[in-house]
Amino acid sequence: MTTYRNFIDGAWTDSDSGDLFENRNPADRDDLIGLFQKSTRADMRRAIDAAHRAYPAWRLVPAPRRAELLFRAAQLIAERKDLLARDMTREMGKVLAETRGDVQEAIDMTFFIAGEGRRQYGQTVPSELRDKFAMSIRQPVGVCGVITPWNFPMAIPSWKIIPALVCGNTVVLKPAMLTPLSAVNFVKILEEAGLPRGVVNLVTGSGDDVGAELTAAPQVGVVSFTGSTGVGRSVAVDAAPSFKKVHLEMGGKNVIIILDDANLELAVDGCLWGGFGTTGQRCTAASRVVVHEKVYRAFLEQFAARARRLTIGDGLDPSVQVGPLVSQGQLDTVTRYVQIGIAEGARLVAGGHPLSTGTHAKGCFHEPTIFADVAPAMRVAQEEIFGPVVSVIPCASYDEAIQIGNGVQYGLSASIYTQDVNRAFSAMRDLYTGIFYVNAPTIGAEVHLPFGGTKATGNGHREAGTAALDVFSEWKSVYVDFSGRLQRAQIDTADL
Ligand code: UN1
Repeated sequence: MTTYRNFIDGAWTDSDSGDLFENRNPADRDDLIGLFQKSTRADMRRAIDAAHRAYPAWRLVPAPRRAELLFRAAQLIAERKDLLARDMTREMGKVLAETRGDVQEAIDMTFFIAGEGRRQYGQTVPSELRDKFAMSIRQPVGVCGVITPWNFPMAIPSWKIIPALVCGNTVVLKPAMLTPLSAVNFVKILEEAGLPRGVVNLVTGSGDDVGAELTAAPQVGVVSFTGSTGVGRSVAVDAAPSFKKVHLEMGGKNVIIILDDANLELAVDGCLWGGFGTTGQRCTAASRVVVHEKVYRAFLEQFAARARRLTIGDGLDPSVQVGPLVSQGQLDTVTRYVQIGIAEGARLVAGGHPLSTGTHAKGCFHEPTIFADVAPAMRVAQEEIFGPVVSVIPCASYDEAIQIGNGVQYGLSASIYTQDVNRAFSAMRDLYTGIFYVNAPTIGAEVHLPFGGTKATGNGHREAGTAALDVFSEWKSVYVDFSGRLQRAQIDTADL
């Protein structure tokens, strides 16, 4: 059995605690993947110290040179894509096509952001005074604390670590305990690409201990977190006393709106992929579908029939379309919400049960589940379930659809199916989310545009795209006076 270690100051090391935790395959709980360090706060402090010590030298490496190492890392990830995807399916459960997509997202992000090593554009503007130069430049922040979830075990670490590094910061990564192998794989590649020691550090363990230590540490300049809204709130609270920058990417309750002129077959395809892709465990998952009453019955029949036909099983089997939930805990949450939906009076039209016999006996499987005739205020239509449960809500008009769409605490992604360009553009304007799709489901954001959401989904920042650089750098405005005399801005304006 392999024991995996923390990566601190360029060395793979055991935790002080001597304690380990298991990483098991959610499709087969008998399959033990490896043992990982259950780290202590002291381990985390050592990692932060190492990142702090590495920062002054890394900061001064020219950004295009930093980027060369990142390009090399992207190449290495690409060469190992299949192995990395297999490891990921085994520890997280999603099907191989999707874990390949996850690794591809890390490759794309790493290439894209490495390109920023030669850009990181600032502004040069004319000064209001003679013989004076004015410009803005990006500066790194220092040590970045990166706390990542289990649903995109390589893509999301790349979204945070790669922009942090290209800007000249050093990093401490605390990955989710359910998917530490993909984090180890990613950090090994960064090591192999030639990052100097201490520039990237990895500490595995619980959020309550090592995560909290990272969030509160005064030496850490930025914390970037993806996970639940509840934990995000405590990250913000723990970070507040030291005024560090906090980037939060949290829950979603994303909506697909289907108008009466929609191409229904296309909409059904979109709802199946958006609702049940990744077993519904995406923050962008389409967990609500709002359908115009004129096409409601026709849509529902097709959607339920197709959902019932999905193949559920081990994601390593190429014929499987929907993998397991990531853990027993997540399966319990889904089971609980199905009961809540039934008790609220939602009508179960597909699925509704965990699967625990035959090939499903050893894993955390649940049927793709659809509730129909859901009222917008029901808990299954308001709360993030993070599983294969979709609530279908009828509506009578475009206006009502928008109102329902916006009527949740989250604002990550939304989508509309219509052939009417006017209504598509109106919805683009009226849905208050960070991401919006026309005639495509709510999942599938590309790496070169900003990613994030409004309201309880985020705290005003975006990752991905060049917006990511704003999280991991601070602007500095620079004025160079070459007049040789004192010039007073806003005062010495008399001479032209
Ligand atoms: C997430 O679920 O946390 O847009 C990220 C998407 C993917 C990323 C999802 N590219 O669905």
